[in-house]
Amino acid sequence: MKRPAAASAGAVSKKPASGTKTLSFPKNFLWGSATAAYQIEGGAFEGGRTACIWDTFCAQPGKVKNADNGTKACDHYHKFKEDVKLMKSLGLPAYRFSISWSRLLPTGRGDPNPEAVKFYNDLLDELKKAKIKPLATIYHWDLPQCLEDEYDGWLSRKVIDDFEHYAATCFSCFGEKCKDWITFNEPWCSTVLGYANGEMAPGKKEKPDTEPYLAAHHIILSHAKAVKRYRDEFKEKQGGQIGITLNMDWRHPLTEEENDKAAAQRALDWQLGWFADPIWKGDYPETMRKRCGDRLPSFTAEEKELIKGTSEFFGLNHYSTAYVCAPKGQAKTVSMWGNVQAGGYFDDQEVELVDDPRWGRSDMDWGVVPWGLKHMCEYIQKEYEPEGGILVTENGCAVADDDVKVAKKDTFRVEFLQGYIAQMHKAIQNGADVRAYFAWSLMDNFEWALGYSKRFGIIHIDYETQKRTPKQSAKMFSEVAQKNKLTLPTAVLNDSDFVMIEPGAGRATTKDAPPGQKE
Ligand code: GBH
Repeated sequence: MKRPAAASAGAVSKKPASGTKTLSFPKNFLWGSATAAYQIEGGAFEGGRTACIWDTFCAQPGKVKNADNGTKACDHYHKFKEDVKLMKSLGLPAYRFSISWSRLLPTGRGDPNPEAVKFYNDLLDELKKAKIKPLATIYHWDLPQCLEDEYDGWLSRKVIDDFEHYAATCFSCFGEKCKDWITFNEPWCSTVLGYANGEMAPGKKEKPDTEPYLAAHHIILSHAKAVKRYRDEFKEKQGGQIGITLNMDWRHPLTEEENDKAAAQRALDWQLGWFADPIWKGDYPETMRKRCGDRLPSFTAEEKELIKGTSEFFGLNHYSTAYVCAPKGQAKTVSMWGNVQAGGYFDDQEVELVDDPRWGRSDMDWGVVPWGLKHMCEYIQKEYEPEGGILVTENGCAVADDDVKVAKKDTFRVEFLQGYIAQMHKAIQNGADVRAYFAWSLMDNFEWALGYSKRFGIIHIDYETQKRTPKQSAKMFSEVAQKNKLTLPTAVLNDSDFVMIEPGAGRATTKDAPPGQKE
């Protein structure tokens, strides 16, 4: 088998380095932490909130690990004041959270629920008192169940008007206090995990050749309509900005051969370009249009005009990296859980993903590859030249730190964040206009199909007592945010070009696939 060139993105350090290095960030660089409504709020059936597709999904046997759900989560619905206080004590200048659609509009549409308006206004007031800048995500995967029941949610064109109304309700209720809007978080996850492999709500996988493309099409149009509405009615008087957040793990060609390079480009097209090309360039990538034919819906000339130029910054969520090679024979996409995923969307890309077995791995079993973030930012800069710059709206890792004693010394996460931030710094030095970095997540929370079994927080949550305890990573990140500088061990900086695990310690696949994704 072809082997990845370990040093492809930088030199591998041989001798252990001593001392520290300090990296300074541009003036006004924004630091913060991020969360999402379903993952932290709880209060799922309080204050007039109705069910969202995740409540329904969690209630289906075998979908979520340990049959966990977000009914209580971190009880942030009741503890938000304490949580803002914690952010303030850590000196985190910004906070990215999401609004629950079925809390604000319990019937999916119509007039806003006064209790929800009060909850988010109270949160925004607390943030203001603490001098923390809010960024709100309008949709982080929690479609009201009533809209799923009524017309199959994202599969129907009807969702476009309902989303536009929901977004406009957010702008009118909260737009005086919140100036930064993210329409969608990671539409790739909602569409591929929701409609191709069924790992996420609504859990469909029967038509992977058409449904992910259809759902994505409606999400892109919903995004564009919401942005138009913001610009027509709110932007000028509220003085804010609006954009989208896309998730992309870096895809590096396994070799310098042309067919591997083309495969890596296809992997980027099918995940990032699928959403970014319509929004920045006016249409789906040509590779996708050619390959999918009629299965990929097309935009009318008028729609292309509506969509192009509708993101004022590039929100990027980034976690990991894989090498890509051109598949020999039948395309095989191996999922992040080690399953071969075949059919529809997965076959269309014709890519084979390869991990370097020497990479360090997080508790999600995702490769720790800090240099991937550098490549990712440079690629986005070159390809899309986003006017308002790149905002890294999520980056972080899972660590098995259930035990609060372990959490207080989460060295793995400390070094993960240091390595990724250092590589983001390199990208900035190379000309990428990166303007913000948000750690995922402010606190341990409901990790979707893996329930509470995975912890991403810089603050530890004891789910029995709801006690919050800042981890070592919170303290390290707090210092970075306050000084606008990262001081890190030279060894960690050198390793960020290639983090290697102990020989023989590599795992082929994780044992922790969500119940629905086990082969
Ligand atoms: C984000 O999605 C979500 O926005 C957030 O809600 C969630 O809690 C957080 O991340 C942590 O999961 O198999 O090594 O190639 C993450 C999107 C897409 C990132 C798949 C990792 C696979 C890594 N993920 N990707 S790998």
